[in-house]
Formats: sequence, C-alpha cells, structure tokens
Amino acid sequence: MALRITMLRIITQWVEAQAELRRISDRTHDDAMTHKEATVREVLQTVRRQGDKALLHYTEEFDQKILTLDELRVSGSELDAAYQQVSKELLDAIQFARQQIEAFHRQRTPKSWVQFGEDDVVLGKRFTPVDRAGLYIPGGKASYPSTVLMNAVPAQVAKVPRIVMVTPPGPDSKVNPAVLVAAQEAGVHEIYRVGGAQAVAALAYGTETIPKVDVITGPGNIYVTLAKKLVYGTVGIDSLAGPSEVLIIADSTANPVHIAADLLAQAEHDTMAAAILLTTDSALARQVVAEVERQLVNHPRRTLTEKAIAHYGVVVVVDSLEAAAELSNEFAPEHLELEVAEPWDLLEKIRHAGAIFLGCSTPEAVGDYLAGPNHTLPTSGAARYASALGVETFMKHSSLIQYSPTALQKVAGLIQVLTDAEGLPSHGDSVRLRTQP
Ligand code: HSO
Ligand code: ZN
Repeated sequence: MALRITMLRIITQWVEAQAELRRISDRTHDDAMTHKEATVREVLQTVRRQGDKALLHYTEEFDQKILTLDELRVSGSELDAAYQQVSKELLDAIQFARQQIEAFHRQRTPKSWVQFGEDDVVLGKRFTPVDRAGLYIPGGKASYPSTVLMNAVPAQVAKVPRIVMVTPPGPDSKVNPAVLVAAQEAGVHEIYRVGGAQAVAALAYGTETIPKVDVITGPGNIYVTLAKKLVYGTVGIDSLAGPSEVLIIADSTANPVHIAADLLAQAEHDTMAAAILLTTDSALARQVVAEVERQLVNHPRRTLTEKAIAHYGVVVVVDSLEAAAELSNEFAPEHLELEVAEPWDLLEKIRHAGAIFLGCSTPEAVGDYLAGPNHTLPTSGAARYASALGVETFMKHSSLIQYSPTALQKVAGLIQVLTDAEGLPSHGDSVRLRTQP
C-alpha cells in the first residue's frame, strides 16, 4: 500500500497561521490575469460590434459547440421536456427550497418610506426594481439548480419584469434539466444557451436575440468574473465571485467526523476552494486530519477535492476562542461555522463573514440549499465590506423630497450663502425667484 502523506497541515504558531491565512486569501491573485483580461476585452468588443454572430463564433471556439441562431434560446419544448427528466423527489426538493428562499427574501425586501416633517416637508426613499435582470449560471460540473434559485428568487421577489438567464451549452448542446426546472420554478422568463465572457457581453450590450439587461448576477469562472468587472458601469453587477471558502471555529465539544465532512464539502467544489479549521483542542485537530484522510478514500471527486485540501486546507490550533475570532475576522470568510458549545456568545466577537452557521447541527450545506438565506456570498475577504446577494441587488431607490412655500422660505437664506460660496448664481436664483416677492 502506498504511503500516504498527511495533506491537511496543522499549525500551532500564531504568526505562521496569520501568514498562511493571508496566503489562502490571496490565492486568486493570478500573474496571467493581464493576458486573460486582454482576451476578455476582445470578446466584449466583438460581441458589442457583431452581436449574435460573435456569440455563435465564440461558442464554437471556446465551448466547441456549433449552434444555429434558433438554438440560442432554449425552446419551450426543451423546457417542458426537462420536467420529464427530473425525478419527483428532485422536483419536490427544488420546490421546497424555492419556498424557503422566497420566504426568507420576502422578509428582506426593502420598503419604500416617507417621513413628514415641519412645514409640510416630505422626505423619503422609493424602491423600484430594475427593468431587466440577467442571471449567469455556470455550465459543466458547477451547473447547480440551487444557484439558479438563489439568483432568480430574489429577482422575482423584487418584481423584476424581465428575468433572463444565460448558461453554456452542455453535452449535446443541452442544458442540465434540473437547472431548467429550477429556472421555471423560480420565474425566469427566458433562457439562452451561451456562456463565458461572450454571455456577459450579450447581457451587458444586448444582441439581436438577447436583451440588454440592467444588472448581471451569478458566479462563473475567471473569464466570466473578469467580464463582469469590465462591464460594470454599463450594467450593475452583484459581486466578483471568487472560489468558495469555509472557516470553522471548533471547541472540544465539536464532532471531528462532522467537521471533516464540512471541510470536504467546501473542498469538493473546486481545486481552489479553501477549507480552514481553527480549534482550541489539539486532539480534535489531529482527529479531524485523520478523518479527512479517511473520508477522502472513497470520495467520488477525490482528485479535485484532495488538491483543494492540499493547497488551501489548514488546521490551526489556537489558545482561545477569542484568538480564533481574531484570525477569522482577519480572513473575513465567505462561510463561517461556529461549532462550539456557546455559538451565540462567540458570535459577539465576529465582525466579518458572509454567512454564519451557528452550532453543531448547522452544516453549511443547510444554507447552500434550503434554509432560505442566499448562498451567493462575498469571497476573498470581501465580507469586510460586502454582503450576500439579495432582493436589494435587483432594486435601486430614488430619494423623495417635497418642500412647501413656507419650508423653502425658511432655508432660502442658507442656500443663498452656499450658492454664493460655490459661485453658482442660477442655483441661488432658483430659490430666490420662488421666495422673494
Ligand atoms: N457553497 C456554494 C454553493 C453551493 N453548494 C451550491 C452546493 N451547491 C457557494 O456558496
Ligand atoms: Zn457548497
């Protein structure tokens, strides 16, 4: 039997742990980025100039799929057929998840408000949906119905009148039927069989077939992410999604078998995924390492998962839960699990995390699929300043201001002083002409 090397390292030194977490956080930094960016810029420009023709060209070049113009939009019969191809259990689970996600997002729908002040001054905010939303759903192994729900449901709750989805053609140029079913259950209005930077370009600029949208959401590979970054401004975007991460804080009450499964649940997403355990219990640290090895033996995605664990997996033994919270705050994880006896106490010390899973019966998978909160979360430290995708991603708000003649009269002098200071006479006139007899 081949000798196995322990892949998951245990670190006990604070400075080394900090450096390791920083290295993991920076893992998406890619020296080949400039080259990729040049490719993406060219794709964007070509789609902008040539529309559908460029989409078919790039689909052939990058996806090796030859499509006709008619095949670009997923047809009604393919959508109907998808329902025949998914099992009853899967349909039930998709419908259950959809309801849960919808219920949660309804709670978070921003509400318009007005406030009435002295002299009949009215101030407020009025929230309205974007006219059109474009959802990017990856293809291949990462073509997940759960991601369709997480993007489409908030758009539907926001009452976006036109929800468009793009996804690359799969085997036989078909789209994963579960993805098609999820899209229909979540109220997606139209689906196009195109992926990559060319799909983002189509949504940003519009083509003869694909409508230009106002906001683009959804995860994708580095080309999709670069394209979203470059079209930002022409359209809104949700965020720039990097590879997924979990950071688990565990004390001696945690179960090493469960923790190992949670680390692997992240690692199995992709070779760049990060799985980090911070624990106060060095025996638990060793048990988790052994258990990860054990669970990997018959893992169907072993090669990929092992790579992620080997490069971006780490266990850190810390002196206290306070120290764990400090390291976690520096890392600002996308997913944070608090597998400790008193998770709500530890929560007090947590400042930055995309989603926080409290207690030993709350594996991240609950949130990935059906608890209700969104699984599209800030990665690579973005949780320091950003939040989960939500209904507000598909809305914007207009400020409302109404003054009465009396109210305007009262502030006329102050505005005059400010307009004089800024040297803008017509600003001054617009108030003076209304208030002076
Ligand atoms: N953990 C992923 C979401 C996902 N997991 C989809 C399973 N399917 C990023 O938050
Ligand atoms: Zn996941």
